[in-house]
Amino acid sequence: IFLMFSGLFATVAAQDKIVLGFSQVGAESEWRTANTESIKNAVANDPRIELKFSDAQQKQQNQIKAIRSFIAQGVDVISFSPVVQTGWTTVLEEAKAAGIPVVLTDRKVDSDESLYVTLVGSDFVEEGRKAGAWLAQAMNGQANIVELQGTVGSAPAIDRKAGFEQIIQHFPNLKIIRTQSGDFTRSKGKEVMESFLKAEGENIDALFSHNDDMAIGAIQAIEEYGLKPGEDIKIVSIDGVRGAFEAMIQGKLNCTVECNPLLGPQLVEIVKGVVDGKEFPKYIPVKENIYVQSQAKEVFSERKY
Ligand code: GZL
Repeated sequence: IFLMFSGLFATVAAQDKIVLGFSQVGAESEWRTANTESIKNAVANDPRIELKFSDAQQKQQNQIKAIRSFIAQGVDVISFSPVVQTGWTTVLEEAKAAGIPVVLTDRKVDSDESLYVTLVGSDFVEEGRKAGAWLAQAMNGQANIVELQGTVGSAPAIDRKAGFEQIIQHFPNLKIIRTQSGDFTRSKGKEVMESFLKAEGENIDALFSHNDDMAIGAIQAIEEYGLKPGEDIKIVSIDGVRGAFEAMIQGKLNCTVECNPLLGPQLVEIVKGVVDGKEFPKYIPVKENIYVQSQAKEVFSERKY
């Protein structure tokens, strides 16, 4: 009887196993590495799910290759954070034709929503609005602003810019005088900020950075130029990573809008739900806050990423 039941259990367990193929953007920022860690930890803590993980090094063709490989391997569910918004319809149609459900995390795609089950991620327009509102009040509606944009064509870069401009358009004396992509990395953020300083120097009153990593790079550039980041140039950025809290505690960053990377547990529940035939809304938002310098010390110890 024991052998019979153990065989039965093994069969059920085998049927129950879920193979998840995940294609990650890359490892370009503290946010991204925290996001990867959250997903890997959540899967490791769930006996039902086996993870096949791929890092695309911020190249769309690598993500498409990984998704095609997951289809060829016949995984049960495919999930990915799309590095840019466009160019996914063909490969998503291939996944649909193969009968493999797709769950988007973090960033949206332009493809028809019938090609994926749901997107779990942040509202980037709202993040941009929060950054714009904070800067408008911090600068009393008057500032020459330089902007470090995220990866060209990515949902966070497009939407954070849109949200920020929705707010500052109401303040005629809040002007974006320079804007360029720093591709979400510290090194590129520093390089672009150096070019802004060369062109505009003391004419710059504030920096809006689409993520903390580029802001941290810009802080280095501002100091090397001989100005005080957080004082001579006020800085608002997005993510809420450890480096941002350290910079706020040092008085070099003024505000960070939280963008929660800890999507792993939600993703695991969605993946199991999809396999078990549950219905999902097309968009599942994650909850997030905004933090300023005065809160940095007290909040820092509670931060999870
Ligand atoms: C936002 C995420 C962005 C982060 C960056 O959800 O897509 O990508 O803001 C990361 O730090 O590189």
